[in-house]
Amino acid sequence: MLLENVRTPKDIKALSLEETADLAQQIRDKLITTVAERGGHLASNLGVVELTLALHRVFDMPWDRLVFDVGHQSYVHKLLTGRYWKFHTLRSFGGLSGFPKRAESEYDVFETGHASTAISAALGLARARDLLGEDRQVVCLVGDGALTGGMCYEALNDAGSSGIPLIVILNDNEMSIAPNVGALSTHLTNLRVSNGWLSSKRKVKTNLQRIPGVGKKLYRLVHATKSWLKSLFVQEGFFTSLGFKYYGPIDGHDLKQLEHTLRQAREIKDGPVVIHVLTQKGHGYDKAEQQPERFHGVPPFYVETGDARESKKLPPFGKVMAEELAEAAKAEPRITAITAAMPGGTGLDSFAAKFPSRFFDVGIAEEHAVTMAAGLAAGGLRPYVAIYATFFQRAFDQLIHDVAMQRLPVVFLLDRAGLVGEDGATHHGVFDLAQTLPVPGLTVLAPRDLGELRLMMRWTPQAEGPVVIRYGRRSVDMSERYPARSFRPGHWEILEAGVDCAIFAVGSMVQEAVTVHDLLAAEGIRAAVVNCSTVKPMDAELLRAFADRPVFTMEEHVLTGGFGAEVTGFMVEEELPPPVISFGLPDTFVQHGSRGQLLRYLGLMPEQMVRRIMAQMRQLMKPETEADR
Ligand SMILES: Cc1ncc(C[n+]2csc(CCOP(=O)(O)OP(=O)(O)O)c2C)c(N)n1
Repeated sequence: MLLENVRTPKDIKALSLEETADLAQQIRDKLITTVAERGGHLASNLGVVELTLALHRVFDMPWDRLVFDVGHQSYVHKLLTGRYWKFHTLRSFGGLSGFPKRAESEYDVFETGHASTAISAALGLARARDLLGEDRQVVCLVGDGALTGGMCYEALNDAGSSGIPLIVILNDNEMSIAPNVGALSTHLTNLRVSNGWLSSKRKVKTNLQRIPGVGKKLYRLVHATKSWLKSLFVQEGFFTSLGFKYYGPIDGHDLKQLEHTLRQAREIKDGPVVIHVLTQKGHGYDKAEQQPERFHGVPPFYVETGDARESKKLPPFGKVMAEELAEAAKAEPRITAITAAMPGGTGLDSFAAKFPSRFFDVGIAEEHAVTMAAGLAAGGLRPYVAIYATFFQRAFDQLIHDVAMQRLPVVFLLDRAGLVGEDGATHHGVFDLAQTLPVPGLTVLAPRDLGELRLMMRWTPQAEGPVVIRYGRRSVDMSERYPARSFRPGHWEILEAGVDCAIFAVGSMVQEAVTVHDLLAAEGIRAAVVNCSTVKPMDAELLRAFADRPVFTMEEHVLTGGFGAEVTGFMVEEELPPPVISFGLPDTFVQHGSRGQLLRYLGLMPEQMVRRIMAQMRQLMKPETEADR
């Protein structure tokens, strides 16, 4: 098989176009079978098979540099750059990452996961090249979805005036995860229409020339008006007015056309170039072509049917959030909802269906989403912004400057808080408490389960200032043992009232804390378990009341600036003993793997925490025993 023998991109350079087309088919088969097994980003990768092949055939990677935007579409690149034999480990603990990783390969020039960074990074690489006097090409691959992110415009603005050679490939499949949005997307559609015009122009030429006598004259007349017609149909001015040369739009599944255009662009030495490539998301797998949004990122599935291999028992937090929001919106007409290009992932698609005029998809533009929400609130509405915790990192300043300082009643719904699993380091939502806890006037909540989220959502319409609610990727329902009965912000919930020690746990770790409680009980240690559902403001009274016994804290978040650090600060201030152990994430980037594998790696599985707690408890009891002797 061809693909098995591709060790470096050099191996594909001498292939004929037919052989390359065969290779493309083998790549598609490998993508489909591997993602069906491991889960991952399928549709985007199927769309860039020919484009990635063409890039590696025309350029000399890794000397020439290829930067991916988001990086979820780098699987084909991985297969062509010596990682075929490891490809079955994709997204598994210790295996290949689903995103570019510098430690994985010299072909992965720049790490990504969050959108809209590629043009900036590529411009930096191009400037480094020029200052170091090197003769490399720098190419970046950016999706039309990523192009809705503001950083792209900062980079285009800078690059366009720089006159620096740089190739930006715009991979236009008309989709972000969901159908793409915004004015630029409309502009790209216009350019696409021009492609239709170009092919119909060819037809016009042939047909006119066939008319005996007048055909040629007529064609010349049409030809003379070409530039006028083109300016009517082809409004390529956006990129050219920014100082880029514009090529396209070209068919992203036509290897010959792709290679021809890339070779042309390679020769341009006097400034940056945009190549507008049209691709189809999911190309070559009917299920993904029909449902590109579902196959953007998929859990393991059956290839024949496209059905998921495992059905989820519980609804995701986002779905429950959106149900409650829609319910509240019936009674409160000022409620509005905002997503940054994630209507499906956040659950807001169901709200959008019910209240289309009160729902805004602003594109991959988290900063804008937050400030726009601040504007809505200042204008008298009650906006809810649903965002993944990791992408909310982008909007730190907007949260402080535009929302919190003005005490505007914006509710932030931070999904995927904690370890997200297979997407890895770029996607774990483990910095949001450090981002929100220092902000004056914010209320920060973390439900222990779906039932508690419902109660929190029902409280939010009355909130007077900004509120953040963080919840994880994994659904939790603790209602059988601890039905969620009431929620009062600032008041914690005692789930177990043991007297030997106290565990204060946040959100996703409450369930683990209960397991720890049970394991300790089997060892004769009676632990209190407190659900710290309001992380800010803390329940000071309850903390003081439980400070008479050894305290342990648990959170799925970095320890620096997190909940444990807050509790420690409080105890020190009050001259009470600080937590004996704060369980959480160490000062390192956690890589990919299942949540269970990652928790074990970090020593956060219940039995591992129990061992450490028991060792501490023995230590704490020791001096007393010695003194007694
Ligand atoms: C800052 C940020 N917000 C949201 C996301 C989630 N996300 C991942 S891929 C994607 C859509 C990207 O669309 P596009 O760039 O067109 O690439 P395609 O998948 O269509 O190839 C989104 C919204 C992200 N990665 N980064």
